[in-house]
Amino acid sequence: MTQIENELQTLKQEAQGAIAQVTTLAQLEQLRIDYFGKKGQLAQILRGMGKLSQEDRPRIGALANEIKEELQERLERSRQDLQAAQIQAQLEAETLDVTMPGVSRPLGRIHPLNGTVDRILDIFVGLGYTVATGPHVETDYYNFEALNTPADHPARDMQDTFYLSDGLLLRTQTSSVQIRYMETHEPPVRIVAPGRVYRRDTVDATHSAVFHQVELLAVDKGLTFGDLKGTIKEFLQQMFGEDLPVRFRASYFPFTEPSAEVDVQWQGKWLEVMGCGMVDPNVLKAVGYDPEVYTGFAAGLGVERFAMVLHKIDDIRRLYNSDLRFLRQF
Ligand code: 2NL
Repeated sequence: MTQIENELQTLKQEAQGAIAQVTTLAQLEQLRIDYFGKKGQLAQILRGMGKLSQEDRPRIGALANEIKEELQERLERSRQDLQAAQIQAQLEAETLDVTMPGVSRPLGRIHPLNGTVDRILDIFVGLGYTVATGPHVETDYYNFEALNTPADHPARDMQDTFYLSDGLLLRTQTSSVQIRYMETHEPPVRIVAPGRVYRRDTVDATHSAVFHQVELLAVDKGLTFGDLKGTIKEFLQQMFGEDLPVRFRASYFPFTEPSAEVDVQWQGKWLEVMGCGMVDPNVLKAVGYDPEVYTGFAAGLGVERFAMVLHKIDDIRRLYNSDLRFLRQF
């Protein structure tokens, strides 16, 4: 045997052993390069073929081919095995176990203030009212003038209203929404206007500079104070879930005449829960309605007050400071 034949046999042995030990496709590719690449071991051995005699050359050439084919076949088989194993491993790793317990996610909930607004609106929608909303930044006209609130009225004092530049202000009540609605709609009107309102109040357990109001307004031919009382009694009965004693006390608002405060007797105590009245003829005139033809009633309530009474909340600030220990109770 020539030396070259020896080298070929050794290469075959070594390569077979190496292929058998490979565990990854990357290792296999490295082996292929080491043995069969341009600068691989086989190429190096075959470079010595030039020195062979004419009689040795065909035999050794045939041997080299045979070894090369044999090894390449093994490489290919190993490649297929490894690939199959890789796919199998991947399939096992990606198996979805449908019997595993799910990942529980914390549920969100409705804030007690929004829950109270929702309940109030549901009741009025049930009575045939439409929900109306509008801008929080208002002009003096929509917040005061159209509401028969004269320039020297205490409600216009700098202490009560947040004034912005250019004669604008933050609305102090949602009546401005109702003025805008009446300007663009003819009677009959039946609307509820929920939303944030702003007042320069000192914050304490029952006062907040930003709070929420719902106002209602009905304008039609022939509406009376009796309609107002009936509507408010029905609302309060649905809100508190029982027929509680309700009383109307004479009061004053610039935009209603006559005006009243509404109290309900709840757990032995009289609670003041809203203000109301017959829409002042000057307000009807301001929006182009003829007060000789139409009358209206209106009322306004603070949502925080209802939320606090219904949920026995002792401090209005709990409704704003997002303490989860508090909010999780609703
Ligand atoms: C309260 C109670 C009230 C109104 C709001 C109103 C709206 C229009 C016309 C007439 Cl467009 N009135 N709203 C009426 C009575 C009471 O709110 O305690 N406010 C200070």
